[in-house]
Amino acid sequence: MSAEEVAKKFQVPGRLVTLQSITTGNVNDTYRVILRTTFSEEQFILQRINKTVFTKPALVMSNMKRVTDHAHRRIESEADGADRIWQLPRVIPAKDGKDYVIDSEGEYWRALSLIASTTCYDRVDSIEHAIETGVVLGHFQRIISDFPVDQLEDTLPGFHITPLYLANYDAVLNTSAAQERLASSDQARSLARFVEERRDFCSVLEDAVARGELKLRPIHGDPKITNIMIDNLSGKGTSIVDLDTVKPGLIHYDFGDAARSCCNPAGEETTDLSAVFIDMDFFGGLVKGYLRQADSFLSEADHNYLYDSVRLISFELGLRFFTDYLAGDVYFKTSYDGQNLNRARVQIKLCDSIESNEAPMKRALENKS
Ligand code: GN1
Ligand code: MG
Repeated sequence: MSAEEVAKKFQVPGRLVTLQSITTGNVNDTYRVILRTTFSEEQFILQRINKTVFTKPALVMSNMKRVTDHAHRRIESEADGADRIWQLPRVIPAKDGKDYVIDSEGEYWRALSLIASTTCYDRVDSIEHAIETGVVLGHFQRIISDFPVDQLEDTLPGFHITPLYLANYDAVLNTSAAQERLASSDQARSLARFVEERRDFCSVLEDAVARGELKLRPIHGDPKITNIMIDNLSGKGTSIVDLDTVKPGLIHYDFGDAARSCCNPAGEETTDLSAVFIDMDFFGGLVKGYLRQADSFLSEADHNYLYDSVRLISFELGLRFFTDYLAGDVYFKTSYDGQNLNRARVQIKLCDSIESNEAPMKRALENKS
């Protein structure tokens, strides 16, 4: 069924004017929908959920609905004392009252309110932007930190469990197609060496969970820079979007993901590897903004693993992109041949730079820089 037909099935007033495709996501298909009534314009976000990735879309939607209802209540209750007007997308019900529409081909679609007059960027270009990114992530984690984690479904088992990505990499590596790709590329072989040297490191966070040092909490799951909305009028971060990975996890997955995304000034799609590094000014800004919100709920053990999380999540994403390249681009959307190899090289270069900056990063995390 076409996106236009599905767009009409949600509870939004007006007649359809147009749909604009938003191409920043690597997994779902996203559109901005514009409708008009005689006297007003309405806009919302329409998404087709990728069923290969999210095999239980209805559970994704129930997590999203529960957490956003909770977060909206928290935002309202704190609104009078807040230094900005916080926003968070609302799940817009379908005309039949459900939180999603299943079309004639069995595809799942959802509608979300648009965070108006804000912009998301695919890279950070100032310390202020890095600070705002930290504030937005810390704020979101804080307002959902009291949501009971056992009321959330694990919609993506294995998500951010690095040892499982390593096991999947090993399985893919065993295929003849992967061996051919490896044999024909120096770049791929160099990535494979980098991975080999870090096998033991892959379990750093999961080992801490097993020892009882870290515990599962509600997390965002995907707080990359393109999901942080900056208010066009005030320049402040006012919302986080893309809530389909909200589920039980470690807050470290979020912190690491925000850091690897925010502190690489070249952005994750660059083809200029020489421009990829961990920018310590941006990292200092991110930490400052994050701790302003997160200090109230972080334990000492949480603090102890923040550096590792940045190193790990950049490594993990590099491994995920690399595995997908070797497997023939079956998970992440691509627009040119070799894109997943390039994306992997960016993350691995970043991980290398993070390892070289361990001492200053740890100082920044202790607020001593
Ligand atoms: C995917 O779909 P998108 O762009 O929000 C991926 C994240 C990666 C990200 C890298 C469910 O996110 O884990 O960090 O690409 N989401 C899923 O750009 O795998
Ligand atoms: Mg996402």
